[in-house]
Amino acid sequence: MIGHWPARSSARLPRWLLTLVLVATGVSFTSCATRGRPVQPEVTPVAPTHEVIPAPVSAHLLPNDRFVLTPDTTIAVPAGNDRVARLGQYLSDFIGLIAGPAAPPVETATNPPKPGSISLEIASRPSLGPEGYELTISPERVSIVANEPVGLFYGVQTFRQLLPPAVEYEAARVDEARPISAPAAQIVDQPRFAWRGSMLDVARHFLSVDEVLRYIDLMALYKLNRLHLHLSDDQGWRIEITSWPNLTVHGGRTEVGGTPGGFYTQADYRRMVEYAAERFITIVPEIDMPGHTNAALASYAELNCDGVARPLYTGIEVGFSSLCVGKDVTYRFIDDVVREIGALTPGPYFHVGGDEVKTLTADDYARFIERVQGIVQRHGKVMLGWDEVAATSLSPTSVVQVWRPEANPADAVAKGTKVILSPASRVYLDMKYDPETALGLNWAGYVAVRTAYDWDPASFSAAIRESAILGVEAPVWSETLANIRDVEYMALPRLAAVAEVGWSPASQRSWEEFRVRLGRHGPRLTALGASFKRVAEVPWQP
Ligand code: NGO
Repeated sequence: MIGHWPARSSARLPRWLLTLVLVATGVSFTSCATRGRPVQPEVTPVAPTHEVIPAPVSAHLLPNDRFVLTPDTTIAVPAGNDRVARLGQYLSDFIGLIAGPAAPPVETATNPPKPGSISLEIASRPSLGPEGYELTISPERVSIVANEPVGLFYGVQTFRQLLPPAVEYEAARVDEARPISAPAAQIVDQPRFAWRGSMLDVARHFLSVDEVLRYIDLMALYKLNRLHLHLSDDQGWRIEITSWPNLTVHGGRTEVGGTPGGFYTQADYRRMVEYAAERFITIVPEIDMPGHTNAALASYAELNCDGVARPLYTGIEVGFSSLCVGKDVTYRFIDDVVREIGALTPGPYFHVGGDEVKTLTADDYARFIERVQGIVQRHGKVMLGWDEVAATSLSPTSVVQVWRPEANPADAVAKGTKVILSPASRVYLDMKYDPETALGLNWAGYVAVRTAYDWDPASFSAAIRESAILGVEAPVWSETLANIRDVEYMALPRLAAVAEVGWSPASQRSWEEFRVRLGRHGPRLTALGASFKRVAEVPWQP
């Protein structure tokens, strides 16, 4: 039975599995073969034999024993579980890319399991937690077991990364002469942090729905589970609000540099939410306020203290705009916006920005944030804000997103507020990699791949203990990034590095090992057609 294999007698184990057990327990083969003498088992370090990113908690592989995809491969799912059936179909579609017309059929699981099957099984494994999984690959079959469908999804992503990179490329085909296979393996895995996110700034430069969907697929590859969308800023308002239509009709027209902007209809937004949810990614909408609001101030004169609409803005200065915090209409406006976006968003979060307000007193700012927190909570959502909000009276349920070097949310943390770490000097993916990078900014310094990888959230700040950290998030601000190609070039490979910071236990992480693994992962990014920077720090495989 799956999951019980270590308890079996070794006399009945097939050779590939026996070898796995020996590798897993660190016992070398010579010591086992020795008879009649006192045996000192040698402990052999397990070399990095795979290129899975983020690194699993434990992974033991036997590259010489392989599960081969054939036209007879099937996918087995439990009866009566629609969510897992859809996941089975996702895997079938994925393998179908390479198997041509013969995508593996999704069938109800049998007992005993069918040889040649890839089974997705829900079973109680308390030690795996809500997102963990066990993946067992033998030459006969593949089994993924988890407590929840999300764990199965992560097991599928790991299985995917154990198949050759060519599987990512539509034109590749199963070919009897060069069969597609995965190494025999026993992997047990679960994430370190619950929040593993990235943020797209679709306000400075608009990204089409298809561009966002492509980014969602990249996030899924790395088991990221939160996509924060920065939906409004001085340069553009990107989401249709039916009660305030001019926000998009007028405020959505522009973007940085004066090129045409754009916006998502509510149907577009729903589509992104659904696409993300199929990949177990929660969308976190952000409407930045009270600053970064020029697009709204240009669209509705009454939101300005002087009642005069501002001109549209296409530069990249920050800090000059603010909603009029003393007017009631401002809060009616915010209530409508939170209500409409909240209703479109099944996830529990609403991000109110709150960053870089330079035109208000500290008191006015605090009163504003506290009042908005009440609005967000009345609409049933958890408020998130950039770390400036930590200086106000936050509920313990609200969440602070740390980005500035000088951020000190110690008081809020002491009262129970949780933190997401997005330190600009580590994980702002809009920072240049090095002085030669043409795209990006450098106000927080250069962020090499090693810089993004080689830090530990738990020791990031003495004021923030690990239990207060929800997780990490890598923002991609888009002042200099005009489209998804630019975004990919800045995100890849650093997004992979941040994903591992969020997922893998500190004990499994080492820069020297990661850079080799990342180098081997490069061909997968190439097969995906991704635009990525071949940084010199990484030994890229051709
Ligand atoms: C800051 C600023 C953004 C910029 C970004 C550029 C935050 C939270 N506010 O981060 O408006 O786009 O830097 O790196």
